[in-house]
Amino acid sequence: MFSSKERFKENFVARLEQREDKESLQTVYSVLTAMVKEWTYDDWEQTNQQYKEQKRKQLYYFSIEFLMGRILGQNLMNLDVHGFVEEGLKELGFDLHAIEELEPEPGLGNGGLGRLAACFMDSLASLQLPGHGCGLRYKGGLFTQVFQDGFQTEQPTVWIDEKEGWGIRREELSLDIPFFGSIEPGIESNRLKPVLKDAEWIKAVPYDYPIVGAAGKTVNTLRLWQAEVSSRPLPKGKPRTLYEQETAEVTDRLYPDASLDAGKILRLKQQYFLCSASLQTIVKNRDCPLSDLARHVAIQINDTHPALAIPELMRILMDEEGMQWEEAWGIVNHTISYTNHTILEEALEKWSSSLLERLLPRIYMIIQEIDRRFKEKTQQEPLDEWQRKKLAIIENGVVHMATLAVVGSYKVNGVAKLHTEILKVREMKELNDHFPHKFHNITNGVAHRRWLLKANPELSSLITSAVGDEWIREPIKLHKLHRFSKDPAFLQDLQAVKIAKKRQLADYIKTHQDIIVDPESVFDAQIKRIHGYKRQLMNILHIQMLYNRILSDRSFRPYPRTFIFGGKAAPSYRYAKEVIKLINTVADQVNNDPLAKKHLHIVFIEDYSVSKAEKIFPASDVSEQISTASKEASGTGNMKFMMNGAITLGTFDGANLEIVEQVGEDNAFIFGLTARQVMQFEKEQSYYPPDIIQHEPDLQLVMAQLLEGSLSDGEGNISAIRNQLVDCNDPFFVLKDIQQYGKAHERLLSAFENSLAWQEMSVVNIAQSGIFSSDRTIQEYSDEVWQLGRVPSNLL
Ligand code: GL2
Repeated sequence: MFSSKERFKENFVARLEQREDKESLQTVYSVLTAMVKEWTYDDWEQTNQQYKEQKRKQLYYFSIEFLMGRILGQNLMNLDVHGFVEEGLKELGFDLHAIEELEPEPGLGNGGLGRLAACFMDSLASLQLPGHGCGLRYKGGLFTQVFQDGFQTEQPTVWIDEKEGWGIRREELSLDIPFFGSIEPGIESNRLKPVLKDAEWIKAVPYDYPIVGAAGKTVNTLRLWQAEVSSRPLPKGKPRTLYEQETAEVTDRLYPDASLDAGKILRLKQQYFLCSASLQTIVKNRDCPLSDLARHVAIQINDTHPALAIPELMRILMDEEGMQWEEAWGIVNHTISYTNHTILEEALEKWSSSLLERLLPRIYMIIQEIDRRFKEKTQQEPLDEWQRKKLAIIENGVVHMATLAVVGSYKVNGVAKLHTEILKVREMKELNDHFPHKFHNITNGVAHRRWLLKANPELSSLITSAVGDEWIREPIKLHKLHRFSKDPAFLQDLQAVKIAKKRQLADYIKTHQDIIVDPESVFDAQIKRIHGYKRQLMNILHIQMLYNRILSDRSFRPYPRTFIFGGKAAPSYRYAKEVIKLINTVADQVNNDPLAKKHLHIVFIEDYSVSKAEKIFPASDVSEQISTASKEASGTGNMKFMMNGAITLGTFDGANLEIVEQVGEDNAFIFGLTARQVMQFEKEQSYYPPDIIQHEPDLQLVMAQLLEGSLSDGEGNISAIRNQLVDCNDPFFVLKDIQQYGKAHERLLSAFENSLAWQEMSVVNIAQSGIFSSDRTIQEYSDEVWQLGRVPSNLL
């Protein structure tokens, strides 16, 4: 690796000279990527070597999603060479930023859960902890969102670039994974061994990606498995072309539509494929007697998608390694831990027993036995029928994956204090009563190196010039910024940084969406998946109410605001797609109205992604976190905004509560129903929206516009929204909270007009954000769950 700009330039130029198309940015990208890979690979080998020599306990993080974002810039940053590479390239006439934009973005995740996994990878390596990711190498990743006439359409995205990609194919580590077939009793070395007959095998090929920690030295591995055709014979009667097609589908895309059986089978195949390939490899490569596995290996399952790891590890230990049930169970139960990320009913995975049994006959037998033994254990407990149901892994022909995950794990955590509390006292109360020591909270965090240091170099420099650079390694040291919260010069600099970031975003919006926005206006952003409970609907209806008032009330001329939306709807989620169309419809009206556009602008950033998020968080003044209280498990966007100095406008939900705990109610704008109130309404079914609308003329008007024409653009475009608001009694309390939401906006706007006071709030938010670094989160997992210890840095 190079220690100076000059050495880098020499080497870079020498390599570029050997290429044909020297002028093209693509060639520059290719040369630079190759150089970074070389630097990385040396440290990677060394890290693996040292882990082996030191016999360190290894963590494997199993996740169906890893939303990594672009890798080149992050690696340059973590290798500590970003500065001189950028300067060196500039002197040679190249713009590093433009080069970074050429990298195809791996969108191997949907939203928060997948991005969390990526932040964790960064923190593990940066804390020099031996933690690796295990996932799937989807060919497509998440779809590309394209608006047509305001509607979301989906186009396939291909991110894999075999030539320039970061992954290394490890053909020699491939293995075959069986599906279908039937189990027959067999005997091996004098013991019974179930034998799988007539199975269909799929080859799992690992691709390894280096995960570079800060300061370079530790390079961990993200291993993504790709499904390929196996050389084993096909079961009788299976047509080869069908087998090839089905095999390609396994790692073709994230979350195939599971509304039909074929889609369900495919999802289950993905899940088992990931678990089996990863576990077989872990067991085979272990550095200890099998009975000691739990002391040498920790496995974290990211939500229930990899919960089949529990029966699969049992199968490996018993069928392949000859262990008895009790011993195997003891190992599984001390190796695997589980994170729950949601209490939304629709997201709690359930699989039909018959489907599972058909696809994975041996695994199903093991799940049945886990269930039978657990039922036997709880038999003596004085429980009513409902409570017993809540403890059943298999019930009425359905396998409950969350229950399986809890029973098979030694630790179960929620992702924010409120969420964990709801799990313990409501959603998983019976399980928590039975296993009182299993449940605990670990609040999420985000990689401050990506979301502050890399996304916002201007703010990072300002922070460093004020308090030194310790915060980069120890983000809690951002505390030191409090000293500057009343320093007018610092506050002005902070404001200048924000304006600079807003200008950059405004330029991007102009270039890509052809909308001109005013960087002096309040940038108010809601960027996340589109979902009923996240209430983008409340946001857009409120904007429409402001618009109505601007038109009808000559004295109402509010401070200019730019409302920014970003996010994708699941392709089959009709309601969310209607909300997207609605936002675009209101945007068209407002942005083209000569009077309104002096006060309001609306921008829906198309095809929201990690790299676009990196532009929006630093440029935002206001962080919209307005989910129905109790529904958002944590949220992590809220933390990224906070780190970049945006002020939270939110409900008492998820990690918002902990943000307010950090900054105080004076430095956030909180409104609306509490989780307790929401749950009370739900229990009593006592919320009736017409009671509210009746007394609020502005709400009546907006509902009429929505339901009767000017916004609906024809009945077909809002039928799912109508169904929710009218027929289903507004399950996410949009109409109940919207007036309080409007009041919170008013408070916020008057606060913004005092710019020094606003910057002071901003400083408090940045200063208190260190606790939301995923370094803190990972240290908690390591101390409380995985027990990884830390590699002394002199060994590295
Ligand atoms: C989620 C939660 O909805 C979100 O609140 C949380 O921050 C993340 C990470 O813990 O997990 N659960 C989930 O299934 N997705 C999330 O984003 N997709």
